[in-house]
Amino acid sequence: MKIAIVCYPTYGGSGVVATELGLELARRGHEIHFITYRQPVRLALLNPNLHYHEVHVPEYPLFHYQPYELALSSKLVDMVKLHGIELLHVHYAIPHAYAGYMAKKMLKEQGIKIPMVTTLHGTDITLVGNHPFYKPAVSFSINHSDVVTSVSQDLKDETYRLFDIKREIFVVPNFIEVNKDKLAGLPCKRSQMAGDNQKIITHISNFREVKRIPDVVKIFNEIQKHIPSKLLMVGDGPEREPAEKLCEELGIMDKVIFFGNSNEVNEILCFSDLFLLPSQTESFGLAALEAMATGVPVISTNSGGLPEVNREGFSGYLGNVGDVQYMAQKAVEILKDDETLATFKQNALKVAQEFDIQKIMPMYENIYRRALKQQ
Ligand code: GMT
Repeated sequence: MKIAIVCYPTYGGSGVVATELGLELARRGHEIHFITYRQPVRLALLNPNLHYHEVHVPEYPLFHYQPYELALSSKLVDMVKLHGIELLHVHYAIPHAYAGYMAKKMLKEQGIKIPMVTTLHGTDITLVGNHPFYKPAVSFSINHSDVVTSVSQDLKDETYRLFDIKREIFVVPNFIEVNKDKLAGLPCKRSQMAGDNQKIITHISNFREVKRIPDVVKIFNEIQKHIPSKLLMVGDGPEREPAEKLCEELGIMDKVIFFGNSNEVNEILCFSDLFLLPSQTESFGLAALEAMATGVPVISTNSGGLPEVNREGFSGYLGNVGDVQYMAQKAVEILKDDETLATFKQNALKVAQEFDIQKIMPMYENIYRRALKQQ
């Protein structure tokens, strides 16, 4: 199949999922065209089946806001015609599903019928898309997609609850490449990060309010009172600076490293002992799955789709949003002796295997077949 993938090219989970999906589809022989405003961060283009087309938005002083949707939908029309693309797969409803719908309409006028698959990722439904300014356009785009998927059952339920959706939503969970050989080949430079007697606790996110970064710091503050440990903070966003200040106030700055954005997520996870994700909500929690696939247990909240990924008392523990004490106490339980930690590490890997890319990919291929058949 010839498929156009539209996504955000940044470090966010939706862009990562879209990129990894495209890479695997290309390996499986499909011709994949990424269409976005910058090369996606995880996109390595060395495969003849992979193509990247940049959307340029000409700056014009008359426009207070430059019209990206217009440029994207025009680019989609041009690329579909030029490359004979058969299907659009748009990740994140705003504005991708909207632009995709416009492209479909323009192409139809020119006698080209093309189906559009929309994948909902979470914040496009639970945080941003739900805003009254966007809601009608998001409902419209979802209802006019040919097939709609969501990354968890919880997100599917939320979408039906928050929007007036008249069509079926298929759950296709996020996935991960569980490759033990690849892990074994990673340079695990643990000694550079912490002493032999210290445990390494990691958090990775975009440091937005929804991630409850102060809770990450507070949970770690409690843990380090009982277990010699270091906290690695990976990522960047508005909550980073206040978090650095909080660490200073708590007198734990020497135990916390703020890395900023990093392309070495696997290298960092390979020497981590525990992953913290105390988010207000997560439609799925891809970062938690990435940790688990590297054999790192997870302490998370029980919000949104997180219970579909992290399993209480098996791959980690899940607390109520804001229950720092519970999450810290359970973290200490996991880290208190090597045997317990080793069991949780094995369990985390076991759960991650349920989401192996090879199991999830056929679900997307079936979705594409269904969308094409509907034309
Ligand atoms: O977590 C974020 O703020 C980024 C956001 C995104 O749109 O990239 O992540 C969402 O999509 C990910 C991939 O499907 C999910 O794993 C995240 O849970 C989801 N984030 C939220 O629901 C807050």
